[in-house]
Order: sequence, then C-alpha cells, then structure tokens
Amino acid sequence: MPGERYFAVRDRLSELLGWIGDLADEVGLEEEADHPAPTLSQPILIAAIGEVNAGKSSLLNALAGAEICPAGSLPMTSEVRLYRHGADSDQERQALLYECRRPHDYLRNFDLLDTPGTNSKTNGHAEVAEPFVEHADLVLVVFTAENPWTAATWDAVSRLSPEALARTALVVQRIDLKQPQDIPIILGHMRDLSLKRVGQVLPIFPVAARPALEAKLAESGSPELRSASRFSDFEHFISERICESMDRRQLLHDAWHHASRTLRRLESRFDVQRRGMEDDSYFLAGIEHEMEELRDSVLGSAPKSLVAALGRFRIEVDVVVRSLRSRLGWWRSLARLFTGDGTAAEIEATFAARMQEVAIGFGMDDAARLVDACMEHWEGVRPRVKERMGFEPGICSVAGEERDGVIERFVARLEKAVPRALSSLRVRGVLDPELRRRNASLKGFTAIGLLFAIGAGACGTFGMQDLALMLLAVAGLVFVLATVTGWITRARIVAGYRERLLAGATTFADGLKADHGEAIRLLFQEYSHSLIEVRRQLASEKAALQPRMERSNSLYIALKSVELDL
Ligand SMILES: Nc1nc2c(ncn2[C@@H]2O[C@H](COP(=O)(O)OP(=O)(O)O)[C@@H](O)[C@H]2O)c(=O)[nH]1
Ligand SMILES: [Mg+2]
Repeated sequence: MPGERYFAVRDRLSELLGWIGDLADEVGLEEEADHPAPTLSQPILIAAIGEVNAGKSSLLNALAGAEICPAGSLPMTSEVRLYRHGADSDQERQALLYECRRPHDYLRNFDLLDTPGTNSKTNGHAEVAEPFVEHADLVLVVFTAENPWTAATWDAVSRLSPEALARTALVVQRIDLKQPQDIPIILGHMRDLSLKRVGQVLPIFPVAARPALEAKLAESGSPELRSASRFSDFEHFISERICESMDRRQLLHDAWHHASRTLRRLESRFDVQRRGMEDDSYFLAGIEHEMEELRDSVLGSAPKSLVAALGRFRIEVDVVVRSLRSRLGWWRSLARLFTGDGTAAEIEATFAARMQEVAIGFGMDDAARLVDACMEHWEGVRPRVKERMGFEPGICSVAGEERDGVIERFVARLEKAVPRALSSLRVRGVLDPELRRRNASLKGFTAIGLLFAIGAGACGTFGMQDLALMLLAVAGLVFVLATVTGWITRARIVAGYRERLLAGATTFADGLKADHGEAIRLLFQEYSHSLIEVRRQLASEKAALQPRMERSNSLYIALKSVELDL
C-alpha cells in the first residue's frame, strides 16, 4: 500500500493520542481551545475523473487491490460514488451522490471518489463531484491510452482551480492495449496538451490497471504482470507526494507536539493533585489533632466531673444511713432479737445498688455532654472539609442513630468499674460485727430484764409483795438500760458508718477514674470515625493517581520512540 510507513507512524501516533485522550478525560483535563487535537485518522481522498470507459473504476480498484468499484465496458454508474470504510452499505447522500461503505482495509486510509465520466449522459454529476475534487488530496484525471486527447476531459482539467491542479496527476490507462513504442509518443502529446491547456506539465503516469489488479490478486504477486502494468512508479508517486508530503508530515508533527503537550499538562496536573493531596493529608492530620486536643482537654477535666458526681454520692450515703438508722430503731431491733439479723448485708447491698445507679446516672450525663461537644466540633469541621476537599463528609459518627449506642457503651464501661471502686472503699463487713455486738448486748439486757421480771412474778405469787416490787423495779431498770444502750449504740454505729462511707467518696471517685478515662478515650475513638469518609476519599485519590502517573510515564516513553520515526 502506498504510504505504508506514513500510515504506520500515523496509526501509532493516533493510538497514543487516543490513550492520552482517555487519560485526559479520566482526570477531567480539558482540551485547550487554541490547541485542538489534530485529526489524524482523516483518510486521504483520491478522486478519479475522466471519460466514460477510460478505466477510472478499474484504476481505483487496482489501487485498492480489490474489486471495490464496479468496472465494465458498459457505463456502470451514473452517480458519483464515494467509497469509504465501514460495513457494507450504500446510502444516497444527495441526488447523484452515493456514499458506499465497504469493509476493505485499503479504505481505512483512503476515501475513493468514482465519477461516471466527463462525457456521461447524466447531467449534474460534475457539479456534485466538484467540491470533492476541489478538496481531494489527489485528483486523478484518467485517459484511455487509445484516445488521450478527449476534449471533455481536458475541459474538465482546465476548469480545476490552481490549488486543485497542484494536487492533480494525469493517468494514461490501458497501456497494455498499446505497443510499447507508442507510449513515449502518447506521453509527449499529453505533455504538450497539458502545457497548452493548463500552462504547466502535470505529472503523467502510463498504467494498465487491470493487469495491476490481477497482479495484486494473484497469490504469487505475478511480477511480470506488475511490471507490465507500470503501477510501481504511480504508487511510489502517491506515497511520496501525498502520504509523505510536507503537509502530512506537518500533521504528524502537530499531532506529536499536541500529544507531548497534553502529556506535559497531564503531568503538571498530577503534580498539582499530588501536592493537593499532601495538603489534604496535612489538613486531615490537623483535624485529627483537634480531635485529640478536645479529647485531652476532656480527659484533663474528667476528675472535676467525677467530683461533681461525688455530690450525688453524698446524697446516696445519707439515704443509706437513714435507712440504717430506721432499721436500728427500738421496735425493729427488738423484733430482730427473735428473728435473726440480716441488716448489714441488706444495707451493703442497698449501698452497692445505689452506687451503681450513681455511676449510671453520671455516665449518662457525662456521655451526653461529650457527644454534644463532639457534635459541636464536627459542625465546625464539616464546612472546612467541604471547602477544602470539595465533598460532604457526612454526619458525626457519634450522633444521630449512633448516639444511644455510644452512650450505652460509655455507661457500661463505668458500670463495670463500680464493684471494683466499691471494694476499694473497704466498707464491706464493717457493719456486721458491730451490729452483732449490739444485738448480743441487747439480748443480754433483755434476758436479764426478763429473769428479774419472772422473779418478781414468782415472789408476787408466793405473797412476797415487797420483794416482787423490788425485782420488778430492777427489771424495769434493766429494760431502761437496754433502751439507752440501744439508743447510744445506734447513734454510734450510724455515725461511724456514715463517716466511713463519706471518707470513701474520693476513693470511690479514684476507683472510677481509670475506667472513666478509658470510656472517654473510646468515645473519642468512635468520634474520630467521622473522618472515615474523608480518609477513604483521600486514599482512593492517592490510589488512583499512582497508576495514572505510571501510565503517563509510559506514554511519554512511547511518544519519544515515535519521535524517532517522524
Ligand atoms: N485492457 C485493459 N482494459 C481495461 C483496463 N482497465 C480497464 N479496462 C477495461 O475498460 C473498461 C472500462 O473500465 P472502467 O474501469 O469501468 O471504466 P470507467 O467507466 O472509467 O470506470 C472495462 O471493460 C475494463 O475491463 C486495462 O488496464 N487494460
Ligand atoms: Mg466506472
């Protein structure tokens, strides 16, 4: 095929341009208005004009190496036909103009314009063909060797514009019908006529298209037929003049520069993106740092908020102490002398349950306060992320539906710490011995009082009135003593227990401190998940950039290798 080298470079370049274009599209790099991408794939248009039966269609077929245009001794077409690459189809583009698609390789690079003939009976086709002929890369004016001086064709030649003439060649077809010695004479005539009609000698090629096509179709390539067709010079001319013309070379150069320019722009875009990502990472680190600072300041003030919880501790101590006091009242103490005493265990259990409640209440309040602080901070972060990174980072990860769960986990953590904090108070088992001792002494008093009372009864029965009265008085005295003792021990035990519990307030707070701090840390860890979208976005941008930079690099290397072929 003529211009093979040109087409090879062109195809390689247009492939590279395609890939570079894909990459540019992917990253949204816009085409520069003043540097449009050159269209490389535009096929070369070859137009054939000349008389009916001159051998135009056969000439185009011989170029293509296939029977594309119908050829025959009878006029085969009365319309202008533009043959282009594509799946088989014939479409009437306008009156007397058909666009015919054929799946032939040659047509990938060449559009062929076949015309009915300068002397065709049909009117109007010359006007249809004219714009194509004027813009064709190559105008072939076909004469038959038997009669190369037909006036209609020479008229058509002299009507061509100077620009079209510069792209025109004369083809003397069917030279196989002539004796070899006649050819130079015919060519001499042609030169004279050319000079006379258009004021210059146009390139002239004597060829025999039919044997040329046969040679191309023959499996052996048939060198004899080929040399008889004298097609080599003609095709060489097409390669040199059309495919490898300065214009075409310029087009390749333009395309190459466009490609390298686009690659450079891509590279600087990637550079900007890379730097932007670095800034984004820095920005993200800044926000993470803010979150840490917020956490640390909360951790710093955590002991204070625990002390606030001590207010409730005191109230609870009072409640427990009140209940202890009422249990140590006269009647209940007396009743317990006969039923056995579980007061110590009950009071301790009540105290533990109360403390559990204190921890839960405090945990709920504290967690809600922290979640609110996080939400407030996040509301400040969101617009900054949007402005900086151009997307909405979503809601705060400890707010909304998550809020309850976050608070629950915070409380659970504190709740778990309560038994340990209580055991560090060392108040378990302190009540029991004291109450036991008190019960024992009350029991003693009661027993003695009852003995005296029984003695008094016996004396009364046996008529010893005085002794009976005396014993009864002693019994009364013993009961009074028991009451006083009960009263004193109650006050002492209650006050002692209260003091002991109150003294444990700070110990209790200390026992909670570590777990409280841990709960705060966990809450902030959950809060930092708010940034997950931002982190993901940044990571995916980074992940996308790396292979693109690599693609751009390899495209650059490929482009450099094409430069050598330009
Ligand atoms: N001997 C010979 N005949 C040819 C050659 N080229 C074309 N012809 C014949 O000339 C006639 C007209 O050819 P065609 O290509 O249809 O001419 P068109 O009307 O100008 O398109 C056909 O019968 C072809 O077979 C050739 O190189 N040698
Ligand atoms: Mg024809």
